[in-house]
Amino acid sequence: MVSPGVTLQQFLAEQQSQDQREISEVLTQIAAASKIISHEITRSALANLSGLTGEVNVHGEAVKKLDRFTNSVLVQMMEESRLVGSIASEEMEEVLRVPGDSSGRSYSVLLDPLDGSSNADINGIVGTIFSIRPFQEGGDDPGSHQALLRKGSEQLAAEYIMYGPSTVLVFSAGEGVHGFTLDPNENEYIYSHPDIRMPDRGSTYAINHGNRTHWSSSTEKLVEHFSQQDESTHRPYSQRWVGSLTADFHRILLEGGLYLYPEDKKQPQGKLRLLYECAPLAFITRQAGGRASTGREQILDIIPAQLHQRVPLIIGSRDDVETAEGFYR
Ligand code: FBP
Repeated sequence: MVSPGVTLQQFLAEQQSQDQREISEVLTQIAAASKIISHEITRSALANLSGLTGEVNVHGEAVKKLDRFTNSVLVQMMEESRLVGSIASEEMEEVLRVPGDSSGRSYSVLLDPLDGSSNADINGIVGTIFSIRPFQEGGDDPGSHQALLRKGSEQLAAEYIMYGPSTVLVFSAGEGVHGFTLDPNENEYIYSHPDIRMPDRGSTYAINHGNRTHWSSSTEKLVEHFSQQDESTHRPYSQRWVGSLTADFHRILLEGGLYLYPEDKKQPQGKLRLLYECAPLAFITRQAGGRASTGREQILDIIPAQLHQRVPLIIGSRDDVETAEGFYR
């Protein structure tokens, strides 16, 4: 058991088992990229990193300068890793096959470089989400993503970085969930949140009430349930919405509760992307004792049909998510 206060490097050297040593190298590269991003985010208003690029991404969304910057830093760092064979990103239509000899390349990474980008220009919290999977050659087509269309339960590790008042890095490589806080004086991640367990029940729910007019009757009833007075189940719950999945998720990981982005009449598939938003957070959630589903199906059991597939997401405390699922059956 590693004690709080050690650096990420020391933690990875001591904690990770032999067969996780290579994943540790990838986690270290991600951490290095996130330090650059964290530094630039704090001065983005001064560094010409605010506002839009004028481009539109694969999802039809306007690309922010920070979207492009974070993607390019992370992709470059992953390309430089001798272990990563392919990279998929919310900001790239196709999978990027890392050029060169693929021998020794054990991993594919899938990422959302700037989660919560509507917060980017208002000094709000944003994040980066990573999924690490086994690398498999995708056939002759260099952009082929067939090899990545696999269940979330096949992930090897998942990680997110939250750029908030502190920059926090949380990961799981299948042996618990571990949190680190960036010490800006030393520019080192320090082990601050050992072996995180998500409470079985919380007292907050997170949903965008602005979508109410589009909600299904199941979602209406669910939100009504959590808003009702009932002392025996500690209701009503308080409502929270940061508008950044990473930030809302981080609160729930530490304090319990649930986050919902359900399907609705405007977005029948939901809004969030399965492979690089929902699946990695579901992996961390399961490791922490929580639960993640679409309402009908566990997120980690879904076999993706497309690289940028969207799914409804209900994620958080085990008992709260089970209660929510009851409204969709
Ligand atoms: P992006 O990856 O484009 O930022 O979208 C994801 C997200 O920002 C989540 O982080 C957040 O919870 C949600 O969308 C906010 O949605 P809304 O715009 O409905 O508040």
